[in-house]
Amino acid sequence: MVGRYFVTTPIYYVNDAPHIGHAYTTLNADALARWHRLCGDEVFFLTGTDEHGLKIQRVAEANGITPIEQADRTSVRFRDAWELLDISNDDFIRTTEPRHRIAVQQLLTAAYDNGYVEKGTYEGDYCVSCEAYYNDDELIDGCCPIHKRPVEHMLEDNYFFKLSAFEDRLLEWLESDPDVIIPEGYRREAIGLVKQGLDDVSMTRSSLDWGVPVPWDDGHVFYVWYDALINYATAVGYGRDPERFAQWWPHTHHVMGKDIIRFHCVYWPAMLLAAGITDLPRYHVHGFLLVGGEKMSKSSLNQIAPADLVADFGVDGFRYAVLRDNSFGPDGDFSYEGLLTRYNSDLANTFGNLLQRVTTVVHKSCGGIGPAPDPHSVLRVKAERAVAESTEAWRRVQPSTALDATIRLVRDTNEYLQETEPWKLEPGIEVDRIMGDALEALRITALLISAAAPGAAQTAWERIGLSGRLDDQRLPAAGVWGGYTGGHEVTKGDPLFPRLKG
Ligand code: ME8
Repeated sequence: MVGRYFVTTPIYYVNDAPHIGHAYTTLNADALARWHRLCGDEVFFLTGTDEHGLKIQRVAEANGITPIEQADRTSVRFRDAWELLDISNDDFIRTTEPRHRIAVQQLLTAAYDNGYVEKGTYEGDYCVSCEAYYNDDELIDGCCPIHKRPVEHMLEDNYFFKLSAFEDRLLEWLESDPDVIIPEGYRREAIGLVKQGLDDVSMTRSSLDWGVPVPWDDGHVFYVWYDALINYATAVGYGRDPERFAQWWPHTHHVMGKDIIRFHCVYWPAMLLAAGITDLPRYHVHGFLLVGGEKMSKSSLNQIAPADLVADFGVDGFRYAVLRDNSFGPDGDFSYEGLLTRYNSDLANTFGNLLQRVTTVVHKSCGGIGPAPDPHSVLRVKAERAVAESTEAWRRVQPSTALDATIRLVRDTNEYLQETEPWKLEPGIEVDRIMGDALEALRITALLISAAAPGAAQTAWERIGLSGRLDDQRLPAAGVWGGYTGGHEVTKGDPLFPRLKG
């Protein structure tokens, strides 16, 4: 069904450079945005950076610069990384922008006016790396369970958000529809968090000034998570353009890692409800990429820059291998060897190889002009199955499964050529029919793989003689067998994905 699709990534902290974990989330969101555009949806794809809070202030101090200098320097590194990875975001938000301050102040003032904010004193243990408070029973030897670093004891006057008032409404929402959070295990996790009982939470800081000022009390800034979550609303016009907000907000899909479920799936919907916004987002949650069993993060040694891998695999090779090799949901082992094997088997030896074979035979036996496919080809059923299976997998936010179905069509086509051996045939009807079928399978493959490997898909599109931008095609119509009408000039070229040695 054609509609609107607002897809987001978390906004990343600007304390350090982008790494593979950030790239994984952003690539999944980008692939979803591209797939939905291909299906004719009107898409708005948002990413950005989270720039306030104690963590950023401390890193800036350590670097001998101001927090805004720290934010400026690092935010641009995220922008550059996403440009390098061919990320098609429509907006890049920074929480230090004036548009965001307006939205934060307005949304939280609405919560205040609705009676969901009250003053109190907060005493608790705080992990600066998480920017989160922990209860005693969550700590491991006095340290944060995620960063394994000592927490800091905090005592200050704060405003509290009455999270406890939302237990019933949150449960009702979480249980209303199995698709509000997918995969299902993460929805159960959120339900579990709410069922444990919700305490009211501190939402402002008076000991810090690097944040959005609380409009009703000069001495306070909002605690960074209350500021950060609102970025999603800011970007679609909250506080500035109510009509635009109303158009996009009901179609919000948050793509994110499992580490931020509590903030996104419990606090954030409660904040929205407190401000009188009753449309709540949908969530697509993935696990951690693990290197040597440890979560790969900026605080660990396993820091890998996306650019290093792009240098070896190319943008499309990297994008495809990461998406295909790490199924969305569970934790996954991330290794160079895994990427390399995937790249060679699916791209160099399968997709790239088919394109090379087909363009070569078309030049040898069809005068370089691609013939039309047979409407009754045995490949037709396989192509229809690939379209149906990958469409369903993208709908369930399973890029890896969708790409598996896509590459299966390429394998089937390679087998078809292996069986029919067109390179041994004299030019004529038989060879034309086989090559028309293979070209049509390639056309459909290019469409299906384009969300993951947009550049390579466009190149394949052009090599088989199709004009215009593949991006202008629309499924399902473009995926119907017979779209390759024949008579197109096919070009030979360098291998799309050169084989790589380990
Ligand atoms: O949490 N595997 O920002 P952040 C997979 N600013 N994904 C990973 C990962 C890994 N090893 N490491 C990080 C914040 N990620 C807040 C978000 S949103 C309103 C505020 C991804 O820079 C994953 O998506 O720590 C995770 O949720 C996010 O990066 C955390 O990025």
